[in-house]
Amino acid sequence: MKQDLVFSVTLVFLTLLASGYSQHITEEACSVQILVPGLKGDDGEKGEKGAPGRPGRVGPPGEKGEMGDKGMKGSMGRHGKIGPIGSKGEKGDVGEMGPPGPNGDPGIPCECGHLRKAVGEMDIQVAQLTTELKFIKNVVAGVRETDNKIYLLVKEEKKYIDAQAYCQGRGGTLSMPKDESTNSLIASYINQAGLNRVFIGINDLEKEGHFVYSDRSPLQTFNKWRQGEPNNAYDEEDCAEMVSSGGWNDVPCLITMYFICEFDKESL
Ligand code: GN1
Ligand code: CA
Ligand code: CA
Repeated sequence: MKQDLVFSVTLVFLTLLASGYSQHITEEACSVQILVPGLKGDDGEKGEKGAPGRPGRVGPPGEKGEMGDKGMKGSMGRHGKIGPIGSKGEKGDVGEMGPPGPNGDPGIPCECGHLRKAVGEMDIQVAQLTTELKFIKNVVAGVRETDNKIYLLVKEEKKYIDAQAYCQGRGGTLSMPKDESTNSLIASYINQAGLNRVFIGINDLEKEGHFVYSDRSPLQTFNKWRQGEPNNAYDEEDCAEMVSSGGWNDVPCLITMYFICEFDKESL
């Protein structure tokens, strides 16, 4: 409607201009004209089909359909990134020994005699201390005693003569059971240690068949020889052992076994 009105006004203006009434334009243009729209015309013919409209807005997501068939296996992917460093493996076996190296340069001549001597002396001292330490361990492990004697089981396997030297070196001798009670005490000492046999201080080294104690005193009436002993088997048994029952048996002096020393309390 607004467009029609403007069109009409413009048409009137042009008509007046073309009619030579320009002198009156100002007067006429300022005059008030009321333009009324005409009657509605007949319907026009149906226009041609318009161009397709713009795409509509995206609709809401549809419902999830049923799962389709499994797709074909895809091609192999790219290599992944290098993983973290693994933990350290176990130590391998020792390899074979390599060839010997070349000879070294000659050493500087020195007067090492006194050093070698000192080292040798220290070796002896170490050996002595090691022996003493074993002795102390045996003592700490437990001794047995009567009113005037101490008995020590030495758990070091030695030949008879070395066992005797061991006891003498500490102020004693191999044990000399001279009565029933002493014999029983030594026997129980053996049993409590879980042993079967030990050297005791009895031998016939000087004269076959003439047994003496390790202090060279002759055997008295008391003895604990087992049945059939001493038999000097193989003509080579000049030393004596006590077995766990407390019985005595003559055995070769060169076999080695544990032994029991005895010490006078007075002399300690
Ligand atoms: C032992 O096992 P055989 O017979 O060789 C023992 C002897 C005993 C004998 C008694 C080294 O000798 O002293 O008299 O049993 N020998 C040793 O049967 O223990
Ligand atoms: Ca003998
Ligand atoms: Ca024997």
